[in-house]
Amino acid sequence: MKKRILLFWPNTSNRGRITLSIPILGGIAKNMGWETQYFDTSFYRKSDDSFIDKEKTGAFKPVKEEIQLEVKSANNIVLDLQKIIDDFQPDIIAITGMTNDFQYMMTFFPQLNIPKETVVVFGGIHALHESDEILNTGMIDLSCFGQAESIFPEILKRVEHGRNLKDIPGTSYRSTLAQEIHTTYVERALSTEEIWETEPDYSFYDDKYYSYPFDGKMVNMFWLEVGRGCPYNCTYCEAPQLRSLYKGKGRYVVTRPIDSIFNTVKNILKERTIDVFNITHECFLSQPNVWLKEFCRRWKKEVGKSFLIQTRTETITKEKLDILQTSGAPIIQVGQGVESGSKRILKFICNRRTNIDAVVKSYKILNERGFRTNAFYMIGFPTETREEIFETIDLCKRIDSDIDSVSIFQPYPGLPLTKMCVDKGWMSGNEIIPSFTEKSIINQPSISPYEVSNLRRVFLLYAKLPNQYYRQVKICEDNPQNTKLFNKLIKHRWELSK
Ligand code: B12
Ligand code: SF4
Repeated sequence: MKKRILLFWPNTSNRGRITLSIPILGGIAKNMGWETQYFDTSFYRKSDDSFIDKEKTGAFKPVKEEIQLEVKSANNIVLDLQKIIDDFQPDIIAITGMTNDFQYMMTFFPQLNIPKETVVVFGGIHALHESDEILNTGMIDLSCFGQAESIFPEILKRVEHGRNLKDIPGTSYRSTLAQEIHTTYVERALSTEEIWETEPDYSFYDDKYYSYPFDGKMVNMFWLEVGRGCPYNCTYCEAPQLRSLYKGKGRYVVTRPIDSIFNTVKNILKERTIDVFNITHECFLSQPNVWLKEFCRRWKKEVGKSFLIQTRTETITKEKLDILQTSGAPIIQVGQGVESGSKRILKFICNRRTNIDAVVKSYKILNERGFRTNAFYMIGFPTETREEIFETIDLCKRIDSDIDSVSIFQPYPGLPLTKMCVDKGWMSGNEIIPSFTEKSIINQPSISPYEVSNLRRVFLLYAKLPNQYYRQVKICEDNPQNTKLFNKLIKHRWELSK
């Protein structure tokens, strides 16, 4: 009889999304002859909804004809998941998650009745630093911090043959008898061919998972993985932590083979209409020009749709932009993590040697050449002051990007900035990490969490409205309950936008 696996993602948002690891896990399981089912918490009501928040705070243009997706009560999660477990009787429950996902999952997972013989495994970025926390819940047998492409086939083989799960490289295992945790470190980084050998399986997803707001409309969006890893060392990001896991064990920063990329694109376009591809690569334009030329040549010939990329200022050159424009894509959106307008914050807190004038110039060039632009900012960094946040607001004014995303810095496990906050006594390290739209949990002398939340809410009003609105925006900043004036100013922000 076929073995059965239930894949599970405790999504913290009210909107469906294809998290990249699930199709990877599904593809591997399917290839190995396992019967698969998938469950996620996307369409169950949660208080946090970053999309609604982004519309409210003027980051996303309001979508007029947004389809209201049916969202069930959160009370149904346990009932629905328990029913799947009872009916499907999985041999394995495989969960993927970031820190927020894991913390959210623990609000309902303990209420489930999972048969003793079902193996429960958790993998993803949260496992990188918090395997002990994961295993100490007593509900999870294996915490996977390495790459699924090497770990997952081994887990499936062992469960199939009734062998124990100890000693799989890239995992921590809790022995049921001794209650001890054994960690086995990764042995080597996989080659690009090994990573993308198995075609991801997207069959779990219906239309709801593709529908996204984009430029005031709902479009069908597909997240396309094109590379993994980043060579930089920003102190608020997990990318350097992931890279250091593989130090001396091979290349972790890799680009997906072009044939594999276009194979996935071809398969998805056979199945459904996609309007916009969201390319997942931490720094897309860092690819050599030869690679970019070939990518754009094939994009024009085989796809021709709009796409979004993320890149760093240093990589934005005239030559690379010329190449991008050979792709035939109607809209190319270029996003950059600008983060802060303060030289001190960038250099001494974020470990970024950014030249702010070069960032401004890069947006000017992108805007002049007809690229759609996106800028990511963060506030509430450790030691940051109100004046420094205003330097970021001023930078946002100068940059004049088409879309801007403003996040509150969150101290995720294992980051150098989190260690700094714990060492200074500004947090304990055991807090529940809120969403990046919600609030700061750093109790630091330079700025209060309350002021950070208020500044985030009105950040784009300060940045996008002319200076004569300063007093009205300040009223909104100081009075979160004054939604009438706030909504009026947000509306006006869009009336004035390009
Ligand atoms: C692309 C991306 C996004 C995209 C996601 C696109 C998509 N369709 O999934 C978007 C922009 C939507 C996004 C949103 C957010 N993101 Co993000 N994102 C990333 C990024 C750059 C890459 C993630 C990725 O997909 N990698 C490729 C996949 C395949 O890798 P993976 O998920 O890690 O899975 C691999 C392994 O972990 C393992 N694995 C994973 N699960 C499992 C399960 C099992 C059983 C096994 C065996 C193995 C396994 O195998 C996989 C393949 O090798 C990372 C940075 C990074 N380098 O990881 C940040 C990152 C994951 N994001 C982060 C955060 C915080 C967020 C947000 C919460 C808020 C934000 N923007 O700051 C929101 C979440 C919103 C929500 N509720 O969903 C943090 C997470 C930190 C943490 N400790 O939790 C990261 C690490 C960036 C950072 N700040 O350092 N993100
Ligand atoms: S450049 Fe981006 S992905 Fe790379 S370390 Fe910095 S924030 Fe992370």
